[in-house]
Amino acid sequence: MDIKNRLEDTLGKAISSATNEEIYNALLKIVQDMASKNEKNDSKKKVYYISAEFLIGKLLSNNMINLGIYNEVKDILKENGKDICEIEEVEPEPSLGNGGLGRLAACFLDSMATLGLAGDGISLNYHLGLFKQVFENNLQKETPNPWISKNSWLKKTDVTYPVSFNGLNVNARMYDIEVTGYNNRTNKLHLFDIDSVDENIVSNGIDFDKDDIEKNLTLFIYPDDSDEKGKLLRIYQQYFMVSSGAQLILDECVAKGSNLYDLPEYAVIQINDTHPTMVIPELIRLLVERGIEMDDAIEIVSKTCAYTNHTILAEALEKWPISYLNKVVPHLMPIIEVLDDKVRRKFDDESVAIIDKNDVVHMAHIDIHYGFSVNGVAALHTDILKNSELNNFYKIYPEKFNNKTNGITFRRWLMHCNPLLAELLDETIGDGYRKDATELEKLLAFKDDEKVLNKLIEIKHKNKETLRDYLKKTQNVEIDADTIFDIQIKRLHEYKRQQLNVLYIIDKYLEIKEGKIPKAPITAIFGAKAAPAYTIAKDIIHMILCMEEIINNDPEVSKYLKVVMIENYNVTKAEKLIPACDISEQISLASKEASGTGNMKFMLNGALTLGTQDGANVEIHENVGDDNIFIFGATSDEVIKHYEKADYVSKEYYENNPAIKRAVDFITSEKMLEVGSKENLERIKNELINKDWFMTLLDFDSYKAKKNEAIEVYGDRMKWAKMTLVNIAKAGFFSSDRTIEEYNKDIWKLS
Ligand code: 26Q
Repeated sequence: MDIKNRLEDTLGKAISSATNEEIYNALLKIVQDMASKNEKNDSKKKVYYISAEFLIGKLLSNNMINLGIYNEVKDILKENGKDICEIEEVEPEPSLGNGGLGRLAACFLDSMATLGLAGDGISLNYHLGLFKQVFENNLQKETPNPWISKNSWLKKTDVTYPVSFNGLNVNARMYDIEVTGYNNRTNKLHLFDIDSVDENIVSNGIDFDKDDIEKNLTLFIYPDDSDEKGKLLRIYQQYFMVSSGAQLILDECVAKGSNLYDLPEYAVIQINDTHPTMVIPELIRLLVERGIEMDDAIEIVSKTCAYTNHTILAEALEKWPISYLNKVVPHLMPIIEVLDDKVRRKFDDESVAIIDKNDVVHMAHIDIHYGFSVNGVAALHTDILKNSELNNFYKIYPEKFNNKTNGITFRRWLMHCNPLLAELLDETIGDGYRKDATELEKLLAFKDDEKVLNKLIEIKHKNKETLRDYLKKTQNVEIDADTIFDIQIKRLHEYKRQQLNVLYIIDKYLEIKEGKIPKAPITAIFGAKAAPAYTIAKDIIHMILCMEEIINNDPEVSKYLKVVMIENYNVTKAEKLIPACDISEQISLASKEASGTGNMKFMLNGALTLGTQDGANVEIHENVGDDNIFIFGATSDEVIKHYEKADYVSKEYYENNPAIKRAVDFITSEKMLEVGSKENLERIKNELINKDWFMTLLDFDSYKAKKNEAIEVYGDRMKWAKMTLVNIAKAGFFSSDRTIEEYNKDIWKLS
């Protein structure tokens, strides 16, 4: 039956007389049906990608693209007076993640299925996801973010596993979401949950009883862990995820014929950062329970698990006090002690121990000793791991360390979010790039083709108009598509330095007030959520919102400069923002951003990077060359030296640089205090003057100069268009298909 008949059949009425909800539900059913037909159980070995986050975004359009029915459905809907974009709006976005790490996991699932690899995801079914962000009085407030509805992509299964905590036994139930590949197989994302979870215990924003594990276990991702109860809940969640996951893995392998001694021939477990690290002692425990000697079990597991590191920030490397683990998972402690004991017998080096002198368990150390691969997520990041952060481990296990530069799926981040550009590419270089991203380089032949360059300018302008209309509709802000769209969208963190961007905006505002008009009008757009307990991050949001209020209400300034903070930034909003961007802000303190993946999405969509030599910016720079990127700031070597010598004193920059002083002082000026809160603004100002751990003031001058240069170049429309063309052409390397091919060749080795 063709799609049109199927749709009418499922609807039970004419398409033209159905509501958007009805059409969405019908398409969901049809897509699920088609997707499940591509499920395969054909390969001996499978990758299990286990991750606390899977930021999958909306799935309808993505799945329709992958199944090859998107255009047909779009046309059928149009013929019947329906708009596919409105149908898309019906779908809630699952918020099963926070940022880059979770979105990467989602891109990887897409690429594994697209490359025909057997690779499933394992995570939790968080009912309320990450919080939903709302702005009130220029402050971030958190509310629950429910996404599970009667008609959703989640399929409840009959598969259950018992999970035992200290004195509490629960039954994990598996839910599945199908993961379609582009013209290829369907894999699965397994999300574990317990039936007793109760959303009604949440009140007053996102507060809930942290003791009631049976009701709260899978309510939120990253529940506030600023107190002990919060930390214990995180351990409950992590253990629940890995215990159910480990039982599933063993079951599937045994069903395929494994005798468990040969487990590594059937399964490879990719541990996404340290959140799932307890899968190692848990698997050992389960193997011992099934009659395998402890030493053998340790060896089997060590050949099955591989670890990906996503950060070098010390505070993000997870460590759990033994006393906490004993409260939740006492049965794992004897195993962790054996693992520590073995390490201590072999290596006389306290820094590589698993349990330190203060009785704290270092999760990453378990992964490195008892996994067979350790990878960083960009070349610079892996170098820093090898040469400094994890140098003591690198010296022991040089063969385990490898780099896998991150990537993004071009299905979502080009074909779906920027159909106009995809169409131009089809017309110009053919559609081979859709399967082989390196074919984008063919575009270089059109570098001097004015017709193509003008088309690029036209497409960008259309995308900016679309974003303008969307922001008018959703946030009631008015922006002008004939300004430069300068965008910084990512988690709010001091190392990412949204505050540097704000200082530039303050400086520009004050310059305009003095009559110094920028070379081109600018719209500065931010999107970011701050962790609820991260005070300074919330202060930075406050500062952005205050600037937005001041500038946008000042007719003298808003002709030249506007500020927009996107409320509740998420994948869906990223899909609208990225194609409309001119300047991509990637301004982390060099050495701190492991990779970044937003930087790649912007590049692919023809934005130019304004960035530090950090993370994958370094590789973007290498690919496009000096002339097609705006690089500024201290290098990672310089930054690392500053930390070693402890010789960076922000106050000196504040006192000796008048532009910096003027901008920083403005934070607590009368104007700001008219719209903002004294406590928040004083705290952030103080932080910048007296601490500034991420060296914002150090890079202020070079940032300002480089950004002004970018704004000047923008005036030469042909030059700018040429630069964007080179960026698009060189983006092929950053396809997650390339990344996954490398994971498979070097680590997973699936046939
Ligand atoms: C740790 C301890 C306690 C509570 C929470 C956490 C925690 C939670 C989330 C630590 C880290 C994360 C998330 C990290 C993350 O998103 N990292 C990003 O990963 C991307 C994919 O590799 C990179 O591109 C980014 O550079 C990196 O910041």
